[in-house]
Amino acid sequence: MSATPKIEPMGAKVPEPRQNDPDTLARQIVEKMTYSICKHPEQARKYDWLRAVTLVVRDRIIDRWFASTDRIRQSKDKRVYYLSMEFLIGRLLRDAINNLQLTGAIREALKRYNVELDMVELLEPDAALGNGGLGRLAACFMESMASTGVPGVGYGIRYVHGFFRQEIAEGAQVELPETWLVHGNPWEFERRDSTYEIGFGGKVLTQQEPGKPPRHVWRPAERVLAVAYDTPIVGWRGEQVNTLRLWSAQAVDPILLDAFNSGDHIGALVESNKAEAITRVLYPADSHQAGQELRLRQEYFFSAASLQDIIRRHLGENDSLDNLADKVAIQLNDTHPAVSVAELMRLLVDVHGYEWGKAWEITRATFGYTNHTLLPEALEHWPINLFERLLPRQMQIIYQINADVIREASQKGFDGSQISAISLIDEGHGRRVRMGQLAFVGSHAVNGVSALHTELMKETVFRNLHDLYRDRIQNKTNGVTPRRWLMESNPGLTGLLTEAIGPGFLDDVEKLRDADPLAGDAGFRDRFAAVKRANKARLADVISDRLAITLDPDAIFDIQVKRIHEYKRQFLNIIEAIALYNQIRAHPEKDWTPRVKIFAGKAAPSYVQAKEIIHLANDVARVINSDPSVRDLLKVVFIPNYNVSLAEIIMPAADLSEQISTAGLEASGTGNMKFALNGALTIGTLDGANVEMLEHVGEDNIFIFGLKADEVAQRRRETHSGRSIIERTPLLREAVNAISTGVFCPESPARYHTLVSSLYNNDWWMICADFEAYWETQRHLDELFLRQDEWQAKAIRNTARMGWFSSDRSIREYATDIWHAGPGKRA
Ligand code: 73E
Repeated sequence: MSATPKIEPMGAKVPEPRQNDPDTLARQIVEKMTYSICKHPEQARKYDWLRAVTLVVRDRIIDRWFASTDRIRQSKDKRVYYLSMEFLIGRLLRDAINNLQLTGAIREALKRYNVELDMVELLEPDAALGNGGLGRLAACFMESMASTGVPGVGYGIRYVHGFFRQEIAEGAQVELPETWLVHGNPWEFERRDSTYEIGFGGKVLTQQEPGKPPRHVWRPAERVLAVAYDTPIVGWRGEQVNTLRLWSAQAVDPILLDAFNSGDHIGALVESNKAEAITRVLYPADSHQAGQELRLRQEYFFSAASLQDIIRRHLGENDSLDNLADKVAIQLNDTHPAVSVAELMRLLVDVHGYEWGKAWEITRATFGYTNHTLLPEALEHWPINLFERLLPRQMQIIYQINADVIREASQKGFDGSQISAISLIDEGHGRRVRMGQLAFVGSHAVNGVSALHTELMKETVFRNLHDLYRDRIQNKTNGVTPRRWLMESNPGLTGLLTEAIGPGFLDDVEKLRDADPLAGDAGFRDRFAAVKRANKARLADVISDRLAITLDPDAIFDIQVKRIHEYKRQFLNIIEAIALYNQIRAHPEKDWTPRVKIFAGKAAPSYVQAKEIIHLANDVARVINSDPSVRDLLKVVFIPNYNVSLAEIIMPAADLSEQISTAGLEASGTGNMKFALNGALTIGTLDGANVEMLEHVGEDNIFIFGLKADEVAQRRRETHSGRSIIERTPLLREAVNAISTGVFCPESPARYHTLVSSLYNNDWWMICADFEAYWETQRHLDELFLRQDEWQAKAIRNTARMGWFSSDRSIREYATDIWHAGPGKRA
């Protein structure tokens, strides 16, 4: 046999520049329509155009993808692996076209066939493989790693059904399945050659030879295959293309033929159904632990597959795993992949024969852990019985890690209560494995996502571990990608800024600072305001189409969009709307500033109070919008099915951004950053990244109210109740009374009794405590809005000063301080 000839892949070296002129693009689009889609262009439907354009863009990406992969392999640079249960990606076509700078040329090419690029882009389904902020952060980080030249790979789960679709029926949330893959997904490539076996259950065999440490062999009872699907992530200007690798579960035996042949047709498929169930659906609970076995299976499944893949790649390029931590950084996005710590130890000790201490050194040097919440109900802890049954060897390893940590703490003089706080095993609640503690001790760096949150980590949940490992906790404030959240979603503002300060901010968004002095330029203020008005009109059109509600684009657009949660306090916002409604009716002669209150967001299906808040928002909207006595002075809108694509329309259209969580509870927030970058003023508490936004935009340009984190903690200790506040605050009392007497739901007047009694009885979320301060701040904003020059100047300063909140900055900080990787850190 002759030797295999060496074949150069087409784009492996410097990509041969493809022609990017409209003529070439137009020709290639028709070529794809004909030969890949098999449609005559004259018969093409709109989805065919989407597919043809995607394929033309994809070819250009593949060239660059090969080149990037090749360059990274040859450089032998340290790689970064971002492990996340969630990647809330949204649509990819616009991102790709923007980052390859093909927007104008493709628009022009499509015009020749009478097709609008914007229409085509809107047909793409959202990839909703995440719940909210944590998942969207992972998506922004993927884009920023590609844009800043960090050789990063994202690992996650290819859910068949992403985050549910929300409909509102008679005011209440209804959840419907989401089916993003039904028409196929042109962005993903199945990689059958990257398939791994993942085990569950079974037993551990221990071999003891005299004078040697015992050897453990895990014999799983069940095996499932993890199959890789790769999606390219295009960085800014297409200079680097990284990979998002998502795992799909498949049965080892697709059908049990013996069972089938003996007539048990259902039983023959039981195994494959059970295997495929692992990656069938995303858990829709944000900031709440889903305690089911399937969730633990999901966590282990994608962690184990990712580690096997990382180790295989490493051993393909290195002689051993000795230098793993020099060549590999693995970031754990919250505790969802924390079982990786035990799994890597198992692979090193049981499979690759490392001595325990050496394995632990490698493991700790490899992992970093990001914490995203301190809410007790969100901290993951698994019943020992379940853990032991599903992952018996990993459970043994966790016990051994725990013994080592406890020994270290005792040697340093920690007392019993400190040690039980540090322990990886919670003995108090029916014995559970604490995943936060496991992630913490198994990582060399642990980070919070805003300055305040990081300080609270040190003082609360991780207080004792912080005492034991003083240098481990650090802060990495979140950021958002300016490509999606400014350039793509707000082309009007991007164009205006480019004209005014030049295109430098496109490469370095902190250069937006150059626009700061323009706050004093009346002509610029007018143009800035005109862009905002056009964006508001666009949102008003969407609302009119979907909900048949007409809005005045000259009213204040006051917007709160995010997951519905008690701590985020949509309830406070609704109560304020009711109080305002009452005041407008009581004083029609006053000079009220017209206001539109817009809400959107999903509630976890099992979160009763959050669903009641959605119901209330819709009930209140119905009553206020149909009351002629408030005319156009107040409207309330709840937009169903909030998702990334809707956010892209909403963020540029806000005058006022509501960031009003109970202080100390929102770890960071990222919607707050998207709004302010697009020139909204923020009304908010001193919580999460709002604190740093205040420092950057300056106290004259942000509207802070309410209790601070330490004051909230203090009041909670004092078991403060809302009753006395309600009784002495007429505005609040009337609003709460209106809710509890059924003004907004005459058909079922008791509907909100539980919600209201929670205000009277404990006011846990400080809604009553913060009401007056919130009301006063809102009225101050009403007045300010009438002085448009002042308002627009503040809005401009927000845009100009928000550059620091780019996820490029976050990623550079992770690369320098935690991963020791990326440009400037060539290994
Ligand atoms: O404050 C946000 C933060 O901006 C935080 O609530 C959110 O993460 C964002 C990004 O850092 C978050 N999500 C979750 N925990 N924190 C979570 C928990 C369990 C399941 C899914 C998501």
